[in-house]
Amino acid sequence: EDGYWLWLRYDELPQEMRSQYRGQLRQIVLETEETPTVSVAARELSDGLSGLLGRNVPVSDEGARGAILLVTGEAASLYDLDLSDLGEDGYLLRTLTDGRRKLTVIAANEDDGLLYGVFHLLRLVQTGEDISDLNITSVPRIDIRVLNHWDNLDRTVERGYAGQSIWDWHKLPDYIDPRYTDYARANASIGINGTVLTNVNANATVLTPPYIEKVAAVADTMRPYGIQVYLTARFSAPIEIGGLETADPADPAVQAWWAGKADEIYRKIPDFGGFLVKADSEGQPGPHTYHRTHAEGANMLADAVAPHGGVVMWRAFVYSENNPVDRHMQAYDQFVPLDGKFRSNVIIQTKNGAIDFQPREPFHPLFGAMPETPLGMEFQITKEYLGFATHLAYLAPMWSEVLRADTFVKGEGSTVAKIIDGSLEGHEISAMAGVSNIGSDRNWTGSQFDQANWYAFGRLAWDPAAEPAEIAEDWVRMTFTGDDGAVGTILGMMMESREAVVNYMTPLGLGHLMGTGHHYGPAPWVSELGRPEWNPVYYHKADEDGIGFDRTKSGSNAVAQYSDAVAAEFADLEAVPEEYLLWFHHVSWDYEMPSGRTLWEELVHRYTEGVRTVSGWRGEWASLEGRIDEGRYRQVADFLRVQEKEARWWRDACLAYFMSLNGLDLPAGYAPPARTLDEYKAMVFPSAPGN
Ligand code: BDP
Repeated sequence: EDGYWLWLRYDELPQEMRSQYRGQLRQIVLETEETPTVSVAARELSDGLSGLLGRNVPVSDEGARGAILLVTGEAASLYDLDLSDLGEDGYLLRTLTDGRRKLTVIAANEDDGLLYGVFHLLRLVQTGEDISDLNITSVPRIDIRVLNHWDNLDRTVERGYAGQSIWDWHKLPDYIDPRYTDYARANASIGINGTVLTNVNANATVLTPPYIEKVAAVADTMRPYGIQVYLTARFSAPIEIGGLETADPADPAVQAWWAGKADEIYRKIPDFGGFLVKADSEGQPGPHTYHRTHAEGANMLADAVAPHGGVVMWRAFVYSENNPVDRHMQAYDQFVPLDGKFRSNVIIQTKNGAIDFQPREPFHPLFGAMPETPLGMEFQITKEYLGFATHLAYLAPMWSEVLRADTFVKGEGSTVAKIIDGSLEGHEISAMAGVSNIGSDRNWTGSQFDQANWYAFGRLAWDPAAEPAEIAEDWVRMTFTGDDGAVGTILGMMMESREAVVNYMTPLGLGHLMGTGHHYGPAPWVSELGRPEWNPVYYHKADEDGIGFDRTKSGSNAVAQYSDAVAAEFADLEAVPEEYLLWFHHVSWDYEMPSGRTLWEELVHRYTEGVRTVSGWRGEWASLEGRIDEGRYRQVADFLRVQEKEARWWRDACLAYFMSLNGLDLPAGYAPPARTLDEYKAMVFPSAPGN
């Protein structure tokens, strides 16, 4: 047992769980044309149920008692099913009684919807739910639910902690690794319908003919699972691989080159999704070189893919040296003036927060500030800033916090989720992207628990209102065990985990204190890097008197980028939620917190709490020995030991550093840092991924 089978392990259920399904779920009957997608759906259902129920559940021609009907299109009217609100990907699960026969129906307009319905039914059985009277309708809120692989063509993965890239470019297109099929199954099981194969820090080579062949082979494997393939487009590709002298989007030759490139790709991959672009950001080329705007750049690519139905996901992750006062404000400053200037097939892909995937950030002020433009959400599944693969940090609560945040741009209830799904402003397209944590490790994600983040991303992209705890519980039951006591223990750890990481790394609204380059471990003292906003000291601004980034009127006034109601709350020292305190305010060390502690005492308390929580998990996990398989039990136990050690290191190094500035002692009862500040500063990590 090594985690390879993710949440799709169809092991036989215990007898008491199985018995309730005895009369139902006997055979699968297709009332639909047998397309490649219907075949994989039927096979998955048959394999899954046969495994779970410990008896053969075949695909058969006849709908006898206990049949599961897969129904699309016209056949639905035979059963009085109304599919009109299901769109392309939605589905119904119904129990029907036909005389004495009980039938389970999965119905959808399109084959992809059927496949999603199959996985839902399997999940119900995997988690032991009652299916005797089903009446479920499920329709995704977001159209494009896509993974972003930051995978390079040499198989290294930017911010990857799970081995090499799964895309084996050298052997493609001739050899199709069976893993690609398991990857597609796993994604389809959680509703993911797109994958960007390559890094946002892009390499134009992937757009050359041999690579287009390779991409087409991957696309062929993904297609039956309803997954479209996308690529990152390097803006300077017309120069690098096209022989042109410029990549100026206003140049007709450049436009023609991209249009021709799109035609070439679509000839090989008729359902190609489109391009993801990082431009004029961290050294990536873009339209600014030619004094053109992001809109001019994006529109050129949008025009190239539009005749084929493709989209352009243009990233808002930009910051330049020109506004050293507050990096937080730059994307808004650059993009808001362009609202209304983008083609209808452009989505502005925006990270959840304005800085960079920190353990906690307030929602990005762009959400709600570009009403005429569809904004897509970009979450980071890979844990670049939350402890890499070894730390347990279940991220759904963090994502959900942002999706539920209220922008107030159209009054109360203008949540980020409603902006993303297009409902607040009436957009036709919507997207949510997750920066993938998948690699060639046997367990796919570098740790057992990081599988849950992949899983939860898909579920939240389908339904941004889904409850993180319910998603986690499904995942635990499918992945580890159906034993209620064990489920409770694991779920408890998961639900505490993100807050624990915030506490031991960046409590009370701190951010970006991580080590230079690799982002491994604490380095709040770093101050000498080339650009001001690369240094942790730029973010915490701690000195003798206090700590925190003043983003109110007396500081950068970034709060003004939010709607009035939100700005007023964030700007008010008394009203700002504690978790964003130091994000928006520079506060004196002796400021009295709601707890009655001073800010300094509160900070020490939070750092200490973070470590304490992790230590507690080690005991809880130990109580599961023998109740889950040995292989996964051991790995998690070892990783928790690493996490405890590193949580301590984070706490001690940060406190040692802050004490060196404020000259304060630790409050009574709190252990001193294990080492001196100089010792922490002297630590180097040549083997940390990302070096
Ligand atoms: C940062 C990563 C960097 C990425 C960049 C991005 O450190 O590796 O290239 O984001 O999103 O978080 O483009």
